[in-house]
Amino acid sequence: MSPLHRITRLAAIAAGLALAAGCKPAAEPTPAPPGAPKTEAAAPQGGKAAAAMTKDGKPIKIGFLVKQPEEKWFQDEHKFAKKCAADNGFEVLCNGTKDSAKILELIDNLATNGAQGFVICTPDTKLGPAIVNKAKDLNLKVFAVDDQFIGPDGKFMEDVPYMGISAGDIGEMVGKSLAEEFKKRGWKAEETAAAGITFEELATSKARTDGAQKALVAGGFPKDRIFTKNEKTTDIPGAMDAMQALLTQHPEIKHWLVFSMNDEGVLGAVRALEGRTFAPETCVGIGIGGSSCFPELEREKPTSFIGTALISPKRHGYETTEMMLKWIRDGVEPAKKTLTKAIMVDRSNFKKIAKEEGILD
Ligand code: FCA
Repeated sequence: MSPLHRITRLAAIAAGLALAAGCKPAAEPTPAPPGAPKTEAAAPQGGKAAAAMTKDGKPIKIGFLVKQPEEKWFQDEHKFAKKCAADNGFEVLCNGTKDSAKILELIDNLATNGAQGFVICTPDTKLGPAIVNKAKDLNLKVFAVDDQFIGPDGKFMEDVPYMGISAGDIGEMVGKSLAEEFKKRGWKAEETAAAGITFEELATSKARTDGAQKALVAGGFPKDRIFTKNEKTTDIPGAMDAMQALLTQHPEIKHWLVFSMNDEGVLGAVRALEGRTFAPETCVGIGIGGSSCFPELEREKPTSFIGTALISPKRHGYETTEMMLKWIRDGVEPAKKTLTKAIMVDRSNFKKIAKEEGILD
């Protein structure tokens, strides 16, 4: 491919993906087709703060790349990164892709567009070494969010600053709540099973679903009645398929308790259960997230999805970007590891708590 052709292709990819994510494109914006979502200007254009500059007088620009720009959690991370940019007078370049090759191209684009660093939730944690090498080559600082990089030795790359959730503990909160629901409902153990929609190849996911199983057993639920199924994609269709498979394998089960790595995992499973006539009286699921399940918890008629372990896209979007700003502007290195907590919420209190946490306006 000729260099010119390659540049044009990359710019097209960048602009398209940025529009999909509802963010300011990293490259020169192409004219939006009629009906396309409006792109939001980031600071310094959008904010009141004075422009933040590097020591050598360049305007600060920070990338924020995510693996699933269509997922609400990541859209909220972008929203809070933009808030941080507006408050502090720098520009944030939001983008994302599931594709491992494209994520590396997006990093190139950040450098071309004058960024000094980026926050990233990588589509594949094993890309960690490639991302770090690329960042070094391009003289960009890198901060991992949500999914921690894995090195060639299979171990976490602890040298790269990281903010993630306390995955094991949060999984345990979900398992404990499900064990309580099981007792409260008086379901017979021999007619009940727990469905774990897992994604074992991602460490933060495995820790969450392992934690849920541990707490279910500690809460008195029989270990041999926990069935897990790995989802192929971490979204609602992926979870629906996994739950369908469990339902086919276990047609005898009358009551289900559902857990997964995130809200999408539980929502997909609940939709599959509803398809087989299960209802709030016969199954119950609790998610992890918050961002994606608010519409579900707002429904007039309650569903089997009864609550979530609310985590903070504000902390993961705003604070990571702020730490990157301080690193670039002031030379203050971020903490190597920040683990955030969750709060259990249900239909009755999710709005109030999300507001208190600054997640909802
Ligand atoms: C992972 C998941 C997201 C979210 C985040 C904190 O990246 O894929 O859904 O739970 O961790």
